[in-house]
Amino acid sequence: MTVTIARENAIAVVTVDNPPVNALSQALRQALVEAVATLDADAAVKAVVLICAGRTFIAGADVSEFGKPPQPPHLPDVVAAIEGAKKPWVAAIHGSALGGGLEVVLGCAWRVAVPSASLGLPEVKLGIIPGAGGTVRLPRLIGAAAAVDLVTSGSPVGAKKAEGLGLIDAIIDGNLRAGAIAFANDIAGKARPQPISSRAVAPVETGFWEGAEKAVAARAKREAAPLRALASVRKASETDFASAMAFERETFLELRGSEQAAALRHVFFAERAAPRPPELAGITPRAIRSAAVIGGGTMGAGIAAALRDAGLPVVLIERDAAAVERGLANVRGIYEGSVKRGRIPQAVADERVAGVIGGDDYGLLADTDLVIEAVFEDLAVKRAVFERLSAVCRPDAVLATNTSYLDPDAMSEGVSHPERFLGLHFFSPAQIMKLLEIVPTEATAPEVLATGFALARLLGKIPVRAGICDGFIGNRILKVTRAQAERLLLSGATPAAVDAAMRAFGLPMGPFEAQDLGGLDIAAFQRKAARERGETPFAPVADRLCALERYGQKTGGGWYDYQPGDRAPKPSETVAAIIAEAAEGRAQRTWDEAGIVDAILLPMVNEATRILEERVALRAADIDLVKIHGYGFPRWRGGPMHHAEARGLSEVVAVLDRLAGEGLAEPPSDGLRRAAEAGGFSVLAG
Ligand code: 3H9
Repeated sequence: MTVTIARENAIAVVTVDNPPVNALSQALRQALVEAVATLDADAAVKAVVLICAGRTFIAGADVSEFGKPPQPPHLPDVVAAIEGAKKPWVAAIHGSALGGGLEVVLGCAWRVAVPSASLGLPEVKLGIIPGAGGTVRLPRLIGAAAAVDLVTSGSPVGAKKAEGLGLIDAIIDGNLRAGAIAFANDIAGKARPQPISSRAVAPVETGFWEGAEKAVAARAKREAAPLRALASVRKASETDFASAMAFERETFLELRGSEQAAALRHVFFAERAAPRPPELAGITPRAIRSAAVIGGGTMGAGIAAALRDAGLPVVLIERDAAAVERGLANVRGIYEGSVKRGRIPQAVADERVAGVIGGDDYGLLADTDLVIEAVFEDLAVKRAVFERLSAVCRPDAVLATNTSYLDPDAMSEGVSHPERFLGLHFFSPAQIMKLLEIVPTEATAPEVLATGFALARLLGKIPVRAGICDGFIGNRILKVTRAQAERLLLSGATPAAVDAAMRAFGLPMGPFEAQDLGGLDIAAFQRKAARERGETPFAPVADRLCALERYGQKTGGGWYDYQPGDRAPKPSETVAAIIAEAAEGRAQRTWDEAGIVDAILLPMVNEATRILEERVALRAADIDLVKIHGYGFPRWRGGPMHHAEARGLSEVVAVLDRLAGEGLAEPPSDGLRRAAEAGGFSVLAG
């Protein structure tokens, strides 16, 4: 039963119960239409309260139905039925009223909510626009400007703001059901407000639409939905209700079938699957009420800030008083930046900084629940840290390393109770980047792994379980990307052309600009370590640049030249000469944008497939999340694995075979060939 009807004297209470989030499945839509008919026919009912069971109001259309043909009754008809009901309906909102859920609310004659409720139209985040009157009724209720903000950003507003906007009529403190019934009894005797559909949109200032279009286009970059949502609100403001509804529905259906919507839906479900690896079902994590970070450099300070932002008290350990002071200064610097950018008020920053206790005495950690090590990337240094931690921490304290490429198994050897040890790999800046690679060792206990995932949830991060290998998931793929980028240079492309092509594809930066920003020295250090292990990393140009101490922006030159105080990259003659020298004897060819993107991206997919085959990643979608949340891969492309599947894996194999034939990439792995034959990566996972 998705909908039940109860009577409270003259008030009918319609309760929606469709776990987990009361999404508007076909069955629920049908039940709502039937509820309208039943209550219309009941002379004893004066008003209707629409309320939801569970943790939220209706959170939207059922996204899992989007790949299939729409089934009647369609949501616009459900909303029209509620709006046209003989009895006034009162929406009683708790949790989130999102998307189709808010559209149902807009069909109601009155709207009330608890103070913690949030309301929004997040459709653009799924690559679509509202499809049941959201863009048409909202400007008729709260005005075009506020409607444009809500619809094009997709961000929800809280109850208080919603009340200020006129989106809800009252806030109910205390019991929502009782409060909404009292409200319904009150309005039952009053004149019913004009249905939103028959109201006019208040006129906007001259130039409003042009200004909005510019602002939305700048924000949306290559995402289609926000501008289409704006066009729909504009249409709704300039034309009659029926024409606007037809325009909105047509746009909704078109976008629903688009590649961007499919990619964004894929990410939506990937983000909900990643935090729950099947092996952890039913495992209770350890409680984390306090945390410590060892090392106060950029990474350590960022992790400390991430922990503070989640409300945990933090101890920051460094090796001596001067280093402690530098570490605390790094933390302060992060919060000063947040205040300057208007992200948080000064008082909040002060409180967060005050919650970090600095010290060089490991004794401070005697009762800490979680310690994250973020010291220099050297196995001996890290082992020494864990030996000291083993001596002072409670045996049940979780100990974690933030290493990005050392072997956590090797590191855990000196740890007492090694079952409480794991890798928690943050991405820089750690207080901002959403990705957390969670790396269990052979000894990590299930509840400790579960604690890593619980921590990610607390920190608002996207956790991805990663197995042990050089670079885990993200940096292992990055190594291939960089080597590929150099192969392109040696065969006729320039750094500027490669960077421009990858930006045009949707990345925030190309591979060379990104290295100049982050510094070439870290990768050089890793290559040195790899060579000492007998490996042969491919970086002929980067090696020469590092020999000249061209480490990037910080040294005034890397892959590009930089003028003092100017971050704009200028093509470098020195680099061009180095490339020419390194390329001697190699065949040269011309590269167009699509060719560059293929030659960077598809080898990345090839390596990612090996990662999947080796079970370093659990699912192809997890790899997509790593690239999106750790490396700025455009979300609307769905990640490299989704992109490859959408393109067709057989074609990916064919392009890689061609590149390999020219010596420009590794040939496709056996796994990739198998996935191509099966038509998807799922054959390799699970
Ligand atoms: C729309 O409405 C279009 C209309 O305009 C047009 C109609 C014509 N559908 O996030 P959680 C599942 S577009 C199906 O972990 P939380 C989710 O997969 C839609 N399933 O919970 C997960 O399943 P499982 C606009 C959905 O408490 C479970 O619910 N609406 C949907 O952290 C729990 O999810 C949105 O975009 C859905 N719509 O957060 C709202 N939503 O347990 C999207 C969730 O099997 N949803 N699931 O893995 C949210 O933002 C959050 O789920 C919410 C709760 C804030 C509601």
